[in-house]
Amino acid sequence: MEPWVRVLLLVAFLFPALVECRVRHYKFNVVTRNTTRLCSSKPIVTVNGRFPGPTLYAREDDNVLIKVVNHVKYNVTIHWHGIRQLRTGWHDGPAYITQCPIQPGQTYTYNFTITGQRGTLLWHAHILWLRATIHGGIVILPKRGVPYPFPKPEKEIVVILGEWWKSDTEAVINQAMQSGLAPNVSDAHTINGHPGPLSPCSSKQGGLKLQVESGKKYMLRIINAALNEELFFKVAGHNLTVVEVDATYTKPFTTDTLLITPGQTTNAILTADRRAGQYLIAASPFMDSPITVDNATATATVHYSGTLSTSATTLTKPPPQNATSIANKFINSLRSLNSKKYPAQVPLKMDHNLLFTVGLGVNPCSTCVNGSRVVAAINNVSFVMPTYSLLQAHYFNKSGVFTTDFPGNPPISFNYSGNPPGTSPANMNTMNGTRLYRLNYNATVQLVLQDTGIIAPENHPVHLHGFNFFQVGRGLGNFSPKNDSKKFNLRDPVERNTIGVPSGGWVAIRFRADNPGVWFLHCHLEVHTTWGLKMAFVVDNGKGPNESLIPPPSDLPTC
Ligand SMILES: *[C@@H]1O[C@H](CO)[C@@H](O)[C@H](O)[C@H]1NC(C)=O
Ligand SMILES: *[C@@H]1O[C@H](CO)[C@@H](O)[C@H](O)[C@H]1NC(C)=O
Ligand SMILES: *[C@@H]1O[C@H](CO)[C@@H](O)[C@H](O)[C@H]1NC(C)=O
Ligand SMILES: *[C@@H]1O[C@H](CO)[C@@H](O)[C@H](O)[C@H]1NC(C)=O
Ligand SMILES: *[C@@H]1O[C@H](CO)[C@@H](O)[C@H](O)[C@H]1NC(C)=O
Ligand SMILES: *[C@@H]1O[C@H](CO)[C@@H](O)[C@H](O)[C@H]1NC(C)=O
Ligand SMILES: *[C@@H]1O[C@H](CO)[C@@H](O)[C@H](O)[C@H]1NC(C)=O
Ligand SMILES: *[C@@H]1O[C@H](CO)[C@@H](O)[C@H](O)[C@H]1NC(C)=O
Ligand SMILES: *[C@@H]1O[C@H](CO)[C@@H](O)[C@H](O)[C@H]1NC(C)=O
Ligand SMILES: *[C@@H]1O[C@H](CO)[C@@H](O)[C@H](O)[C@H]1NC(C)=O
Ligand SMILES: *[C@@H]1O[C@H](CO)[C@@H](O)[C@H](O)[C@H]1NC(C)=O
Ligand SMILES: *[C@@H]1O[C@H](CO)[C@@H](O)[C@H](O)[C@H]1NC(C)=O
Ligand SMILES: [Cu+2]
Repeated sequence: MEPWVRVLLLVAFLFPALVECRVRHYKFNVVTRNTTRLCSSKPIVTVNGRFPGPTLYAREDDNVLIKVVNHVKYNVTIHWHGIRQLRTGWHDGPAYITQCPIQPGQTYTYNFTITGQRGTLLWHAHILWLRATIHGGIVILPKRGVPYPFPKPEKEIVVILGEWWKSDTEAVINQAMQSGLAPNVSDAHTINGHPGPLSPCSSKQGGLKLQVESGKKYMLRIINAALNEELFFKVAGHNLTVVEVDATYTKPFTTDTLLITPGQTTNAILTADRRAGQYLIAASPFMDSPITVDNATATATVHYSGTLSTSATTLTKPPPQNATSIANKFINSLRSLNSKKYPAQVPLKMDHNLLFTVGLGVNPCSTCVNGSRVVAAINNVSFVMPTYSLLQAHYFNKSGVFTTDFPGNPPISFNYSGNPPGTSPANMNTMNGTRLYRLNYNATVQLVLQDTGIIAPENHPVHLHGFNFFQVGRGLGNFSPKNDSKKFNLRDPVERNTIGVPSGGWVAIRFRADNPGVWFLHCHLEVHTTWGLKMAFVVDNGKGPNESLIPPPSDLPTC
């Protein structure tokens, strides 16, 4: 035995925590299974036969290996939403952006290390509408021996909010793409896979029953895995203390209602400060524009130990669907923790000042119902998915797959927010393109996302891959560089990976391009992504291997 091996073994024996095996192995078998929800039965595509799928557990600094085997008829990829993927873009997952799909019968092992992050994230399919049933939680614990910056809860519970269609979700989006109209909204919302006790089909279904003891604290790791809907979340008779969003700590604040958009996560502490009883948990949609949503409320229960089985459940009234003020109150309460240990490193000097309009459009379509189809765009470009992966094209210098002329500003300036009504452009057509925006390694970017009133103003939860960003400002109407930037919060703005662009308003974010690769930016309402509300940044390598993309793994799928 080599002497150093002997020393290592001795250290391992004396201090197991120091050399704890930090590689976590998972196997994801993508399989079809039949399931019954809402009194109807249909086959769904799942990971390991589970809905929602398995939770990934890891610690900060762990290396995570997930072997994905595709046993279904669809092409599949999995995205580890919010994981920074420093220099490991090959393992990010969006189909045709960072990889070709894992085809039926194929296998791919995702391999990434979690650096500088702790909290709750989610994983989900990133191709077609498979995300509807292929999703699950990611729990990143702090390094061993490092406490939370808040009292340790008695127990932690992963709470996954979802959306359920009675029909096959691929049939739903295919029908919409043929007609050119909006897809059918879902038939129910779910909490951990179930519509809950108030649903007529709940008896056989079970659902989340959170067992608590009076006087103790519980941490809910809440994930919005819905396809198309922002959700309010409430617990009857209880306030919630928010401590973390998108795997970054926040200044704790107490609220009776949370707002979580698709792709966002929130850790909230529930203090069991009642003596006994059952209390309803409710997840209901937020939509403050004239757009149809699924108005069903998903429910679950908090159950105190010692509660009589005959005791009635305390109910809660969900906020009205159009409760903009409740949504704003929640969003405006969010701040980075910005402590000595967890400072908010907000970029102050900007290399790029970008303004991206996000919204809808209408293009001609001779085979569609109205002779036109609804589309969506960023800076008037409806993104066209390539048939080859952008990251591979970038790394191997393959030309003809994308261009790097994505406009940094709207090609035409107009009254973006369309308020007063009638002031949006009459010509609602968009351009097509697979256009990327190029950044040097370590460049600083300020990006203002401006909603448009074309067709209708609407909230857009925009997600950036490969980075966290700071939300430095937010407002209604058209962004004014002169007036609005004066009011930016550069001290303790919330840090996240998915941000809601307010209906008829704007949000300003800042990030540092310290991760080489090709990084997708898109609306996390799946319907808008499908319609083209997406683009990508290409970040060049910096100096030396520590600032460069690692070479592709040998099992990277091809196309
Ligand atoms: C699902 O149910 C259908 C008919 O209801 C059946 O033909 C099929 O074999 C089932 N599939 C699985 C995976 O159990
Ligand atoms: C995972 O990727 C790292 C490089 O980021 C590499 O060193 C390691 O060997 C890979 N692990 C496996 C099992 O392929
Ligand atoms: C969408 O809804 C319409 C109207 O209810 C219905 O006719 C159609 O079958 C639905 N489409 C799918 C794919 O379920
Ligand atoms: C929740 O907090 C608010 C404001 O602090 C307070 O007025 C209310 O009584 C609290 N509700 C419960 C159920 O503790
Ligand atoms: C939900 O929408 C349906 C159809 O638009 C409507 O019939 C129903 O009353 C609504 N339910 C609630 C609780 O608003
Ligand atoms: C919200 O919708 C209700 C009816 O559904 C309406 O009465 C109310 O005026 C709306 N509130 C706002 C702020 O738009
Ligand atoms: C498009 O078609 C739908 C359904 O036929 C109809 O309700 C809608 O008014 C039409 N929209 C336009 C802009 O023609
Ligand atoms: C734009 O791209 C879509 C496919 O994404 C295609 O169906 C459409 O014909 C294209 N339109 C133009 C004007 O090229
Ligand atoms: C791609 O081009 C860059 C710059 O010209 C070069 O450094 C790199 O080696 C090329 N990569 C491949 C895989 O050919
Ligand atoms: C978007 O592009 C289309 C096609 O070039 C053009 O007709 C339209 O005026 C543009 N609209 C805006 C708002 O830039
Ligand atoms: C990135 O730029 C900042 C200044 O904006 C500088 O302090 C830092 O050293 C740079 N980092 C790298 C890795 O180049
Ligand atoms: C799967 O992806 C490959 C590579 O892009 C493509 O050629 C094939 O048509 C896709 N298969 C299906 C079933 O979509
Ligand atoms: Cu959107």
